[in-house]
Amino acid sequence: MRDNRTKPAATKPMLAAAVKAARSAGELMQRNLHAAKKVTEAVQHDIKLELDVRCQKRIGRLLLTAYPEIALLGEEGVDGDPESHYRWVVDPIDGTVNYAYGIPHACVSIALQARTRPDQPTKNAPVDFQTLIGVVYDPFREEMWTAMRGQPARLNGRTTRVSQRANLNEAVISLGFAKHEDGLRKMLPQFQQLVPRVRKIRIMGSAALDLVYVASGRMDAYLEAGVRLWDIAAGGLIVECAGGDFRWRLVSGGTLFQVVASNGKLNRQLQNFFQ
Ligand code: LIP
Repeated sequence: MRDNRTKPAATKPMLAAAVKAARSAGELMQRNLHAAKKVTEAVQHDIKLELDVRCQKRIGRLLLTAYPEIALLGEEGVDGDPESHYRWVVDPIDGTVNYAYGIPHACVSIALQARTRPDQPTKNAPVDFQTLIGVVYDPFREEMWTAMRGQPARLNGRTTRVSQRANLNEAVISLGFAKHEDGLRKMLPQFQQLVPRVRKIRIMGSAALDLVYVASGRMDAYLEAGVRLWDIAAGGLIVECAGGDFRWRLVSGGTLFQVVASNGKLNRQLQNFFQ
């Protein structure tokens, strides 16, 4: 067993492994977009599919074969050593409800994180990890966003940057209406406050794509009040590496996140929404 505590920071082979795994899961998504889908759980504001599990298994098989010492924390379960220095954070299908309904706006999100306190391997709070690699893949548009901490974000290999729009009245802002009642209650007032002040509001149903759309200047900000780590870890790093601002804090007992991500020029005007 390699002692990954002596390993360097994230490497290009690690990024390549995440890209390969994202493409593999994306191929499964693409192939089954119009197929009948087996629903494993359906609640008022969310659906889970058997394909979520199949996609995560495919991702896990590739990543754990390449890096057996790195644990995997995914929406569909955990694999590997929970005290490992690194961990993959995986949402096999982000935008599951869109995908379940045949709406081709969903993606694969894979992040690599490293412990910020290697001497305390049993601590697993979000602050105990830093995201080093982010990969978000939209198989329907064949768009692959990638980022390694400290380097420019890329879209299909080309550098991508946030927008320069600095006025809220010209901004396109995406809001996420999560599955939890608490998050819904928080987002409705934000919707009402923002809609008269911005160019347009968009509610697209995929946090990871909302984040990478901010990174590529297609949107100017994204706000949500109840998402999971695997929804945002990869996209948050990609926003930061694209020159944007990614703010998050734990809410609802420490398992959900409130997020405000922007191009960095709207922070002052959006500050009141991060509370
Ligand atoms: C989704 C997020 C979205 C949120 C949904 C859901 P999933 O993730 O991407 O932003 O509003 O409630 O959490 O469940 O499709 O992976």
